[in-house]
Amino acid sequence: MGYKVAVVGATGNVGREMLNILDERKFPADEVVALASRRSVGVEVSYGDRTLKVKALEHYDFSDVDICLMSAGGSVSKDWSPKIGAAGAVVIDNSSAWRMDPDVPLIVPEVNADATKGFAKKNIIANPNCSTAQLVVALKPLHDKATIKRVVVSTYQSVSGAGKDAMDELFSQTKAVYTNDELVAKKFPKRIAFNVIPHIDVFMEDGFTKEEWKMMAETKKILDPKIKLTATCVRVPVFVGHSEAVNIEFENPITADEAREILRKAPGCLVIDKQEPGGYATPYEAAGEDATYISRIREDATVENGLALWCVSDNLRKGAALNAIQIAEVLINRKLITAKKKAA
Ligand code: 11C
Repeated sequence: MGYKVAVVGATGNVGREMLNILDERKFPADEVVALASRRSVGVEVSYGDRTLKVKALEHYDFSDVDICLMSAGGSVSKDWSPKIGAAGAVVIDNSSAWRMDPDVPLIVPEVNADATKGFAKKNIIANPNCSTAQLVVALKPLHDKATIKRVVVSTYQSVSGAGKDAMDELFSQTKAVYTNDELVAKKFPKRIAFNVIPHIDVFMEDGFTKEEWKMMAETKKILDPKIKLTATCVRVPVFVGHSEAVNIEFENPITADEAREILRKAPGCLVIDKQEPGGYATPYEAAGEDATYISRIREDATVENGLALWCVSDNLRKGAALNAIQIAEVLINRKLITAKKKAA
């Protein structure tokens, strides 16, 4: 018997990707339901070669749902995830609402799949921020080898991280530049077309942005609380795929060749590092793919035991939808859940 899966936020960038990936990976679902807020009721979304009509979250009975993949934003999740969890479905939530809750595991399966078993306290599991997910996939095997002390990361984040309206804004502003029309900026505080914006999410008291704080706090929770991390998060005019320039300081020596070999064998990582023009990954190649691509691995002689690298991944897939579905697969493969008996 297969599982009943609900996708909440099914009309958004990540919700649609969740439906694609459930189909691509032949997820063992007997039934998949697409849910969203009332204004999206009746909208059609694709699930493989099937079309699902979106139903209202507000009126849905979750009592026979096994897994709820939630990508409807923090406030919807704060309100709904506890109710859905109490109804007996395991919620895998893509928002930041539950990530720092000590009773909610924050999971990247390649890194801390064992922590998934703590989900039962609230029946909620959190998916990390997209820029954290790809970073910890790359850091984990290196941490195992040489123990990371400190990370300095600068991100180059695509507009799809900010949702569909943000993608439309990049498209319309780019067009407006060529047609000499007025540039309208609603989603971003400055123009994003042919520009970069050093600001993602809200500003915090210490001058860092919430996105930068999330990278620090989530890396500690997922990988190791002893790791120090500082980030500068930047939005770039790319539709899909987040990139990161990463400098890492280790406790113990590690060479670039050793790091390359370790990362070649590491789950979820794909090393493209030819050290010649074009011999590295860019968001264009990563979009639509599952891997975290790692390039430009080199020793950083400005610190003791230092390495620098470049890392790119599809933020809607490994950064969101794929990671959520991999968590659901961990629940099933480790027999942490069983399919409920459905009413005939
Ligand atoms: C962005 N990383 O690129 C953000 C999107 O906490 O899940 C995801 C925000 C989050 O804008």
